[in-house]
Amino acid sequence: MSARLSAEIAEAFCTEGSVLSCVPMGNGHINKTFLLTTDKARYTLQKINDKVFPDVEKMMSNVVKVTRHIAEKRFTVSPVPTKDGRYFYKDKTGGFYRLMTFCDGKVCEKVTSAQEMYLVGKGFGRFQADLNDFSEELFTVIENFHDTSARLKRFLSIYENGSDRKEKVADLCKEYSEFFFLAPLICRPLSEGRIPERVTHNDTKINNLVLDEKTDEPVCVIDLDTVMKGSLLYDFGDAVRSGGTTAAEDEKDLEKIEFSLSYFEAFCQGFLSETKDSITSSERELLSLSPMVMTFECGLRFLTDYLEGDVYFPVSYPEHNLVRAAAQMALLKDMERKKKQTEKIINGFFAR
Ligand code: GN1
Ligand code: MG
Repeated sequence: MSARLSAEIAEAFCTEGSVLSCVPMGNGHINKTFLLTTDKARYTLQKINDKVFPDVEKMMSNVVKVTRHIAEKRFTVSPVPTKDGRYFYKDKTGGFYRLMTFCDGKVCEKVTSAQEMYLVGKGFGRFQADLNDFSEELFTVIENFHDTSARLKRFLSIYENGSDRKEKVADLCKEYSEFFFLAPLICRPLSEGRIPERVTHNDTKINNLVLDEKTDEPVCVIDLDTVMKGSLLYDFGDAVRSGGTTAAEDEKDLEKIEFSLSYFEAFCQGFLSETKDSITSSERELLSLSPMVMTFECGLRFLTDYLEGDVYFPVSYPEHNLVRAAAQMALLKDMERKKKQTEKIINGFFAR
């Protein structure tokens, strides 16, 4: 980011000190993230993708409410206001920015041990537990974000309406079609009130948790843009999707993609130590399937985006979204193979 723009942004927000540097940071797909350093403090600056988040004001209102609630219990990053009392800044070209306080620590792109996965579970479980008594309203920042049935409907309509990439995906689409039954498993009982609506993060990728550099203890959940009402199963399932394998989300060698039961067990131990008592029996019944639903949904989103010509997820090469969709399918198939063991692990925790 240019020195002129970072100075303009720092001037707009209630920052301390004068800007020393502003450098790119992180690996998010949607927003552009920078580390803004002044002579007095460090901040996380994000350029918001306003195609994905059309109402930045509503998004930030959710972030403010949720971080205020968490701050009453423990450390959290929080939004820095602008000098005119908002939580975002619009530059002259129409770009939206928000500034958050910085959290020191390490962010894992890959989980490298069961112990680490335990801590990831604890971090996201604690987030869920901290918000269990949250009673304010939240805006729906992205409609039907984890409505897997709506995602499937959209995929089918794009597939049926034709795409010049359709031939390349025929085999993979066939594999996906075998898992279409997963689509309504969470969203239907949620809409029918059979599982509770809670405050959820909705993007519990392992790189959205900061761990203490020395002790590895979870310090803070970050990237709160998609915080809204949803199912705990989204957060549980998506964290297992992203951390339950040592393979990258865009691993090309499908042989390397394996669902790790020891990571799964460790994650459950951490997550359930924080949430077990508040989980309802209807949620519990779906816990072991939720990683499959979320892996299916994420893979289907990559596949849809490939068919649409890469309009949502940024790509580094033309087949990138196809590679991601194939990688999620490989993970999903291994989860399916290990379904019985997964169920047994969950049952074991609830029998204790
Ligand atoms: C996106 O921006 P990032 O990388 O945290 C996406 C998630 C996907 C994830 C897959 C708003 O998250 O839903 O699970 O990519 N976020 C949005 O890597 O679409
Ligand atoms: Mg995100």
